[in-house]
Amino acid sequence: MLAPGCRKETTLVPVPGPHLLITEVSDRPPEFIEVYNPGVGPVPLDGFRLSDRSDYWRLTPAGGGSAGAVSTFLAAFPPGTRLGPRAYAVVASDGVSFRALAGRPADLVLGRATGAEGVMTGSILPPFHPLGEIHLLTNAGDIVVLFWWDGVSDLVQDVDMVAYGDGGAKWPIDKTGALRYRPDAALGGILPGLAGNTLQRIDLSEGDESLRDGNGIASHDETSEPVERSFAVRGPATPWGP
Ligand SMILES: [Ca+2]
Ligand SMILES: [Ca+2]
Ligand SMILES: [Ca+2]
Repeated sequence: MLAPGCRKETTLVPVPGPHLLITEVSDRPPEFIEVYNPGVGPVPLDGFRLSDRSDYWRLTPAGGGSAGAVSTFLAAFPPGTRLGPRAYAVVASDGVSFRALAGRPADLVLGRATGAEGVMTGSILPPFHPLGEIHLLTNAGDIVVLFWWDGVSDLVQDVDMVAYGDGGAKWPIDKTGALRYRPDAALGGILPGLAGNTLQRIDLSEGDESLRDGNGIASHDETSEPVERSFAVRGPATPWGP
C-alpha cells in the first residue's frame, strides 16, 4: 500500500531489438532523418520516438510533461511499423517536398504527407514555409534524439542522438539529477553546421561511446558518443544508403 501522494516506481523494460542508430540527418530539403537497423531480424518500432527537443524525457507522467515550443517535434512511429534487418527508415519533415526532390516517397513523415508514407504521431509543431513546406530541423544547429518509451515507465531510454551546429550548446541534453536517471555525460561532441551537406554516420560501432551506467539502450551513455569521429558532414544526401 502506498502512502497518499506516493507513486509506485516502474521497472524499465528492455528496449526491443538490436541497437537502432541514427545514420543520417539532412536539415534542408529534402529534410529527413534516417534510422538504421544493423541487426539480422526486424524490429518493431512501437515505442520508438524521434525528437529535436532536449526535454524529450519529460514525456513520461513522472517527467511532468513539457512546456511546448514553436518549431519542435516529439513524435512516435506509428503502431505496427517494423524496420527490417539491415534496413533504413527515412523520416521526412515534409513528405511533399521530399518526394519531389528525392524522386520517391519517404517511408514516414512528420508533417505534410503525400499519402504514400506512414505518418508519425505525437507533438509536431512545424514552422510553415510560405510555399507550404514544413521545416523542422534548424539549419543553424539542432539536436536529434531517437529514444524509446513503453508508455508506462517513469523513465525513457535513449537509443541514439546527435547534435550539429549550435544545437548542442543551445539545447544541452542533461537528465542528471532528474527522477532516477543516471548522470548524462557532457555531449561527446557537436558536429559543425551542415551548410547544405548532410550528417552521415560512418561508424556503426559508435566509437568510444560509454557502454555502461548510462540512460540508454543496454546501459549505453548516448550523450557520450564522440560524434566528430563517428559522423561525417558531407554531400550528397544518401537516403536509404550508407
Ligand atoms: Ca550513440
Ligand atoms: Ca549506443
Ligand atoms: Ca544515408
